[in-house]
Amino acid sequence: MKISLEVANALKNNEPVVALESTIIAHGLPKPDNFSVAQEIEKVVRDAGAIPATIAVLNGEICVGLDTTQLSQVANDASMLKLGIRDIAHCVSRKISGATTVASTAWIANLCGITTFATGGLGGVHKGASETFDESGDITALAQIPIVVVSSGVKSILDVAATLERLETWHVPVYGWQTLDFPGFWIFDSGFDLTEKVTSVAEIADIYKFRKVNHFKEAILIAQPIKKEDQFDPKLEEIILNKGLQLAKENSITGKAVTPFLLALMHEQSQGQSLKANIALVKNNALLAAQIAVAISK
Ligand code: PSU
Ligand code: MN
Repeated sequence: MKISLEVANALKNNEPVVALESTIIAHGLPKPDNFSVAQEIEKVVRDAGAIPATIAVLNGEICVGLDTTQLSQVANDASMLKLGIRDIAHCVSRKISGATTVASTAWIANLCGITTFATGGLGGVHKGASETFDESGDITALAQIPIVVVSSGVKSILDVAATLERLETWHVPVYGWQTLDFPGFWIFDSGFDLTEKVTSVAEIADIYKFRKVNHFKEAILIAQPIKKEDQFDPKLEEIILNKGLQLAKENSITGKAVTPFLLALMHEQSQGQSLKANIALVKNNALLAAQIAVAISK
């Protein structure tokens, strides 16, 4: 594993570090915005007093903390694979490159001792999963990796209710950030409610430390809604989503290709509306994650 000097030093000195995933850059956001967004997210973390650690596998090496050239490779190299946890080893052994999902980013970050991780939306149970069995590996990963994950819930391309049920089954605590409304990614309220919320980063740090001392192995999910004024029009989202689900079926798009396909269609057909919302929520999550990392490191 290649941990950047800056990240390694911060970890050694117990200074706050925030892990960032690379699939959102390589497969979730369109070029050329993806590169500038990746840089902006890192800047948000830095400005809040933490060190950003974007994670990816580059030319067969697991990299934690990327320089500008490496970040540009993630954003622009069309051959970047999408790596779940099961894909890491063969990507390394073949000396090729891939972007890490929530699951594999959390896995690698935890190995390095990083406590906090920011992303946009989690993977979850897909609509129609009772027939396809398509449930993101993010769920079972979060059931065995003790890291704090800040996200804006899950996209409405997923079955939100089923995803919340699975998180409960796997003992993964989900806290709304200052609200019990579970966010719907680029929509500020998914329509589903949580049972617990947290109101300060100090409270999150307390919960994290209690769980660590007592060897709880699950992640802690913090669900932060997008600001209402930044949200994507729910009606337009539904129209494009229905079109996308139909198209995916007709073109036999399955497995890990589904999420990138639906996201790309959404960005393309909403004239940039979904993209704007996506960027706003990711930056907001990076900020909260940095504040949490600072609180935990105290
Ligand atoms: N949320 C986004 N953009 C993304 C993803 C989530 O806003 O690109 C990615 C994350 O990396 C997540 C993955 O872990 O999609 C889930 O994919 P799947 O459903 O194939 O497990
Ligand atoms: Mn899937």
